[in-house]
Amino acid sequence: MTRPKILVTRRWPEAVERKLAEDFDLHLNTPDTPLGEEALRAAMRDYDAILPTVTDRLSAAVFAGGAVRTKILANYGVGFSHIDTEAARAAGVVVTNTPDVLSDCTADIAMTLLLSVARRAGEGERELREGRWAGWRPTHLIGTKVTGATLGIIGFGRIGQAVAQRAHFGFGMRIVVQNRSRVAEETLARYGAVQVGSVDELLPLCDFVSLHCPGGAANRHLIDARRLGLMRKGAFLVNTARGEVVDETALAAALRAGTIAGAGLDVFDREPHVPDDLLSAPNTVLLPHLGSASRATREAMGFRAVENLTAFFEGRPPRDRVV
Ligand code: 8YV
Repeated sequence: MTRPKILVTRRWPEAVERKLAEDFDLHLNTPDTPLGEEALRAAMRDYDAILPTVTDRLSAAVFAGGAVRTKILANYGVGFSHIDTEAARAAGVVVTNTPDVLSDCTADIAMTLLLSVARRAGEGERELREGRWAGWRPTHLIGTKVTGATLGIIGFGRIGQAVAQRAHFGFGMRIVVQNRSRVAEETLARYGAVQVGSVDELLPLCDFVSLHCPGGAANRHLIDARRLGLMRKGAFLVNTARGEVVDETALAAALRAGTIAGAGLDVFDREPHVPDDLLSAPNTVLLPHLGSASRATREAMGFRAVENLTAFFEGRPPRDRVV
């Protein structure tokens, strides 16, 4: 039997690429740069499977024009708002993702941002490296105490719960949750969490708000100027979900006006572009989409995608099918 012809759009950890080369007719996109719409359209006609990442915009145009050869998009990552799932469904293309394996590392980055922005670690590091540190003084770089504060978690799936575990057990934080469906009582009880009915209800209650909902059209600008106005004046926003969930212009304005105290962001609306008004906004810690970036996690994500691909081509249901 001929081996399925597959395209890996960005370079993956070596061990995973080796495994893919054993089992499939593997094609790597070199150099390791994002593919544009035209290249993705052509790939859909050339390959049995494509293994995309967040840098591949698989819009409706990529699926349009009929005669698609690709039968499965085995996405490298849990979030898949870069794939037009309606267009995939209409074209009969299966989509899978890689949940679970990146929850811990993404939650770690959310806590890194929360702690860094609350305790002004980014500002402090820049001051020290730039030779501006004039020595210890009682009033220098005074931040906000994290232990015992209230954390609002929007989206209480696997990553949201991993954040709750760290915040509740590690930092004695009180947890308030908003989720699109009702969370089981025993799950809430595990973290001493309370679920509220809406984002509007959650925001005024919290010292910190961390976003863990999906991206995509449904949640675009979920945090907009009006909702930023509902946050406490001394509160902080953390985003490790998707850039489009936050209106970046409104966020920069709120930071500048002091409506909220700070923001820690790992994701941006038009990555790798970061708007100037966010770069220059006060009290921000900005990271280049590092959520899942540990060796163990990136390998586990790759092997999870291999598992999905193998199941599909062996005629079994892939474990992580989302379309
Ligand atoms: C990935 C992520 O690195 O899994 C996700 O949704 O945001 C990141 O952890 C990225 O999506 C890779 O495609």
